[in-house]
Order: sequence, then structure tokens, then C-alpha cells
Amino acid sequence: MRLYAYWRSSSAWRVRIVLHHKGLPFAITSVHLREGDQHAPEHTARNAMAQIPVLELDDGTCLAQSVAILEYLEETHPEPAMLPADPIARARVRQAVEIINSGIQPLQNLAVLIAIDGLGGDRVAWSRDAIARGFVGLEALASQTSGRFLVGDQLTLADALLIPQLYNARRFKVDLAPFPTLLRVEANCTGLPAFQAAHPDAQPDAGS
Ligand SMILES: N[C@@H](CCC(=O)N[C@@H](CS)C(=O)NCC(=O)O)C(=O)O
Repeated sequence: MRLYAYWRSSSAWRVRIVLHHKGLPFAITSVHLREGDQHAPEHTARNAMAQIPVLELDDGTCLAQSVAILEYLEETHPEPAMLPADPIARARVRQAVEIINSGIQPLQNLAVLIAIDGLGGDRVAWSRDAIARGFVGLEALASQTSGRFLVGDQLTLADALLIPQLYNARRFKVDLAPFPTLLRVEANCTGLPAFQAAHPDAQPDAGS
């Protein structure tokens, strides 16, 4: 498998965490977002949305949308499981995933920030508010569902989305003090080998 990614892309980072946690070998091709590589015809042929991540399977099939990729990996490589067996807990994982995937990340995507610049807005203030608002909902959920991790004591897809989003929150100087449960879960994740291997600083294009 080959992952088209950029070191600091939170959506690609989610996929790296799950690939590493499931012990799946993969190669990385860097798509330099700040240089606009995502708009090159060879990349839009892989994903017409001009975004990463894209996971290219060994037969050449290209999958896009990180959550679809994560669900594909879970279905094709069910061990170690990253969705709980219990349907309610499973729904809670997906609830947390969607808070981040559709309620936070798209609002601070590069294309959105460029549009805000174009409208004369303040991209940092915008992103800080968007992330903080989403984290209020996520903290409320996590205060009811968390154990060692965001939902219970099993590492799930929700944790794979949380850690990159916290990193982005710090980039935008979000005050994280109101989110103690999210920080506690983060502390339980960051030392795990999959999270260390998936960290932006450990990527071949780090700092580019
Ligand atoms: N919903 C998509 C979001 C993907 C996405 O926003 N990717 C960002 C990087 S994190 C991107 O490629 N941005 C390029 C741009 O904004 O031009 C997913 O989960 O894969």
C-alpha cells in the first residue's frame, strides 16, 4: 500500500496511526500542500477533491476520504479492532469521529483558510474558534464515554482523529485548559509506538 500524505496533514496522520497500529506495511509519497502539489493532474486523478490522504492499494485502486479509508482498513484488517463490539460504544466512536471529521477539521482546512484570507478575515482567530467550539462538544462526550481512551479502555478510531486535532489546536493557540478529558486521553496515546511512528516529526517530509 502507498499513502499519499503530507507530514502535517491531520487527515493523513489519522490514517498513519491506524496503519501503524494494525501493523500494516506502507510506503509514503509526499504531496506538498503548501506548494500546491494536490492540484497537479497526477494527484487529482487519484482524488478529484485535490486533497490528501489517498491510500493506493497494491492493485492500483485509490481510496480517498480518511474516514472511508479507516473503515476500509478496519473491515479488511479487523485485528487489532479499532471499533468496539458493543453497538452503543461503536456509535460513540463514530460520534466522536464525526465531531472532528465534519465539525472541526473542514473549518480549518488550507483551502478554507485561503478563502478567509481572501475575504479579509483573521484565519488564526477563525480556526481557534472553530476548534474550541468543536472541542466543547467532544469534551462533553468524552467526559461520559472515556476510560483510558476516548471511548472506554480500547484504542479506537476516535483516538486516531483526536491526537492530530489536538496538535492543530496548539498550532492555532487554542486554550486547552477547558478540555481535561481530551488531554488525559492524549497523554495515554502519545507514548504508544503507533502514535510515535505516525507523528509529523517522524515523517520523511517533516519540516518541508
Ligand atoms: N474529509 C477529508 C478531508 C481531507 C483534507 O481536508 N485534507 C487536507 C489536508 S488535512 C488537504 O488535502 N488540503 C488541501 C487543500 O486544502 O488545498 C478526509 O478526511 O480525507
